[in-house]
Amino acid sequence: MRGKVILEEAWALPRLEEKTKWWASLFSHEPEKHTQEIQDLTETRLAYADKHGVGYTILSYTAPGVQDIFDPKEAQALAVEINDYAAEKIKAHPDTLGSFATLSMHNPEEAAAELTRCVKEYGFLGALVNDTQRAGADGDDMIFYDGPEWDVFWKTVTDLDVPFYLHPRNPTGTIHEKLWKDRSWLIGPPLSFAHGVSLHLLGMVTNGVFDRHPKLQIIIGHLGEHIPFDLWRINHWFEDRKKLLNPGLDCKKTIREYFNENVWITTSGHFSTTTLNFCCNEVGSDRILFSVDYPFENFEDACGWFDNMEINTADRKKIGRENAKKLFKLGKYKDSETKVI
Ligand code: GRE
Repeated sequence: MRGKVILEEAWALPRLEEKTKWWASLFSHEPEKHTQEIQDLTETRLAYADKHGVGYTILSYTAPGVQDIFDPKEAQALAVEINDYAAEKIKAHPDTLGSFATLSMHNPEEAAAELTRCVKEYGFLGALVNDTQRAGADGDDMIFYDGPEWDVFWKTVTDLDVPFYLHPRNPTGTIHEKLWKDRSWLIGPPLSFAHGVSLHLLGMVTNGVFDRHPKLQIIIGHLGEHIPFDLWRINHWFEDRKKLLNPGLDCKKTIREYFNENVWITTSGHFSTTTLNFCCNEVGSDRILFSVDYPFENFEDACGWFDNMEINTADRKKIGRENAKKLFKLGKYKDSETKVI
C-alpha cells in the first residue's frame, strides 16, 4: 500500500551523540547503524519510506529526551532547540515530513506556550511526550499530567485541536531501584514501557482529565500498551465495583467510551496480525493508526507485515492512512490518493 502515514518515528540531535549511543547500547544490536539512522531526519529515512510505500512521516524526538532533564530551565532550552532544529530540517519536505512538538513538562503554562508556538509558527501537528517528566533536585520525582494543575495545558491542546502522543520512557530513580534494577531485561518494550504509559493514561481517565476536556485526543503506541487486552476487566471493575464504593470512582463515562472518543492506538513496534485483529474487535479500526517505530524497528518488518497481512481493504486503508489524514487534518501529501487494492 502506498501513501501510508507513520507517526512514532524517532530522531536525536547529533550534538547529543554520546547519549544516543548509551540509549542504543540498551536496545540495539547495531548501535553504529542505529546512531547514524536516528540522527538523520531526511535522507536515509525518506529513502526507506519511499521504498516501503510510506508517504508521510510525523517525526518526534527520541526517548527519554527532554523528559529525562530534571532541571526545568535546561529542559525548556533543550525542547526549544529540538523544535527549532526539526522545523528547519522538515521545511524543504512539506509533502513527506511533519513533526510533533517536543515539550518540557515541568510547568503546564510553559508547555502550553511552547506547543502553541510550534503549532502556529511551524505547523507542527501535535505533541509527543515521553511519559512522566523527571523532576526534583536529584531527578527522583516524576510529574504526571493527570492532576487539575494540568487543565490549563489540556485546554490549550484542545483549543489548538491537535493530538497528544503519550510515548514511554525508561524507569528512573527509586522506581528503577525498587522494581526494575534486578529485572533489567524487562526494561523497555518487554514490559516497563507499557507499565509506565498505561498507568499514566488510566490515571488521566480516573482523575477526570477526559471529563474536563471531552475533546482531548491522546495517542498511545505499541497497540495500546497492553490496555486493549484488559478493557473488559477494567470496565468490569470500574462499573461493577469501584463506582459503587463510597466514595466511588466518579469518572463520567466507561473505559470503552473513553477509548472510542479520546484514545487512538498505533501499530508502532507491534507487527502481529493476531493482536491487530483483536484490537480491531476491541477498540475498532477507526481508532487504529499504522506506525513503524523507526529506527528501533525497521521499515521492512513493519511495512512488509502491514502490506501483506490478511485484512479487508477498507480497514487496511483506514489504518494505513485515512484515519491519520482525519486526525491530523492532512492535506495532500506524497501518494496520499494512490489507489489501495
Ligand atoms: C522507543 O522510543 O519507541 C523505543 C526505545 C527503545 C526501544 C524500543 C522502542 O526508545 O520502541
